[in-house]
Amino acid sequence: MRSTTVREAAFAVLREQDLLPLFANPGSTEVPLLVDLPPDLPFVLGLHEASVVGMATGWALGRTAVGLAILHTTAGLGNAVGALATARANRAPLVVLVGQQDRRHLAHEPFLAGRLRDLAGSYPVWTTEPARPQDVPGALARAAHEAQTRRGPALVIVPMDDWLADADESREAAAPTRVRRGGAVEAAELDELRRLLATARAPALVAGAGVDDDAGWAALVALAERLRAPVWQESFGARAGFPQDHPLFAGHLPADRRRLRAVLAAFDVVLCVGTAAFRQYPYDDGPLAPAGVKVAVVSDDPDEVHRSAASIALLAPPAAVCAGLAQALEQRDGDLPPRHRPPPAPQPPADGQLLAGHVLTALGERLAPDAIVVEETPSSRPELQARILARNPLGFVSAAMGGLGFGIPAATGFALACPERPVVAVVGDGSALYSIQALWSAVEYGAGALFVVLNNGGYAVMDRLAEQQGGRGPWPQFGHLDVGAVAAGFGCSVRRVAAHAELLEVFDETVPELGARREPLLLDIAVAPDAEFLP
Ligand SMILES: Cc1ncc(C[n+]2csc(CCOP(=O)(O)OP(=O)(O)O)c2C)c(N)n1
Ligand SMILES: [Mg+2]
Repeated sequence: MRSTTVREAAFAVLREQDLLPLFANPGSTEVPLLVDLPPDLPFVLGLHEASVVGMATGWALGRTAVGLAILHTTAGLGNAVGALATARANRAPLVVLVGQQDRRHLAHEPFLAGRLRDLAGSYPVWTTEPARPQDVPGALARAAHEAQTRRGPALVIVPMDDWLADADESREAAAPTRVRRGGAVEAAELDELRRLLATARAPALVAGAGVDDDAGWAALVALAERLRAPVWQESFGARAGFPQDHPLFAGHLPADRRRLRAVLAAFDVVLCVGTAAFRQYPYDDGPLAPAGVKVAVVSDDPDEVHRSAASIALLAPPAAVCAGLAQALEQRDGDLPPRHRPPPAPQPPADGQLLAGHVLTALGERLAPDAIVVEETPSSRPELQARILARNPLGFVSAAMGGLGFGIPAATGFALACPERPVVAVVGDGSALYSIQALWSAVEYGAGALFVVLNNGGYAVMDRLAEQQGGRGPWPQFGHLDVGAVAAGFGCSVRRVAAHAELLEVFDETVPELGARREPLLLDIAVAPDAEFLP
């Protein structure tokens, strides 16, 4: 009787742990795994590894599940490192299967032998090189658990000859079939926070990416309403954590210390939920919070908790903590804080020249509340946050590590994961190019996302930062670049927009139908660069 191969045993793990589809860019070291793939294992080809990992990240976040990416030895893993760092910062659980040369001659360092273990540095949450081929299936199951518990990429490095080796069915896998994770919080653990909030004169809340799910939003809303406290969104976060059309939404915290202190000065207690205290971008002198402001943190991410500048931090699921606090606290009375009003949207352009603000206002007016919006538009990010309000979990998603090349593949992954939800990526013309080949996958696999390219002809944010330093950068404007033609080259439908009336017409036609789209569309929209950048 033919015995089971490691490959077959591994496929059983992929089915059991629902590590499907296989997002991959394969090479010769993965051929033994992939030839004659069983038809119940769907496969998604990405034409570059940043796109493979970006799509798997969008898929994992969209499905609240573990995604699987398959990469080809040094070149493949090396290409993917930035995307893996983003997956870690965005807390996306991924199993990353990295192919390696044949075990039997690795010692001779043959063509394609990889020095793989440390290539992605400390960005993976876990890495293994199974001691025996027979340990590979168990390693995949454990990697799924590690990825989910630690919320990031877990690497399994597999030499190509392992797949056709006989499995060892007499040994147990070193991984349970199911891991259940507890989410409840004891009342006693809430007591210190409860007292802090109960005795606060003017409490404020900060919402972070770590509460961006249905339970987190509901619990934070309940807590905010109980306290009648304003809720700020963390600056430069991966995701929204609170409905931005709620009367208690107070806007986004500024990203530098000076302006942060000015905001926090109005409060005596600030509770950061699902984020560290405090996420910053440009360095500025002085303390984060003014003297006398007590800062507290709740997060289930040990790193966020451990690095926070706070007097008390609770390592626990934020939804359970907020729900518990809302229940334990008495209803505060008094006036509601004044309602947050974003700066006024720009008037329709008299000279015909569109600004990012025109595009984002028109888009925001038409998007359904359940839209998934992926942001990768550096100089227009503040404008996007002012014009497009997150009204549901995943209503705002961005690469938290700051690396470009996430937007197009992530939106493709979201559209595959959540085909009924409208998915829009708003992407700068420069940003679009880092992982533009994900458009090919979006076409090939029917991902119906809308890609809105704010084509301002260059790296506007870099130009603004250079001006703030009193000079000019050596990088030119894009001039002869044609992003629309590049997208069309991947088979993606493209429409070019330059005038306001045309913009409204295209949005009226496409945005209401987004939930039903099954093919991508890229809008190449000519805009003038914004004159200011103050994140
Ligand atoms: C992988 C990567 N390389 C370089 C950068 C640095 N960077 C940040 S913003 C930016 C320019 C983005 O240009 P574009 O998308 O056109 O946005 P705009 O500034 O014009 O709004 C660059 C190069 C980065 N963040 N990530
Ligand atoms: Mg640009």
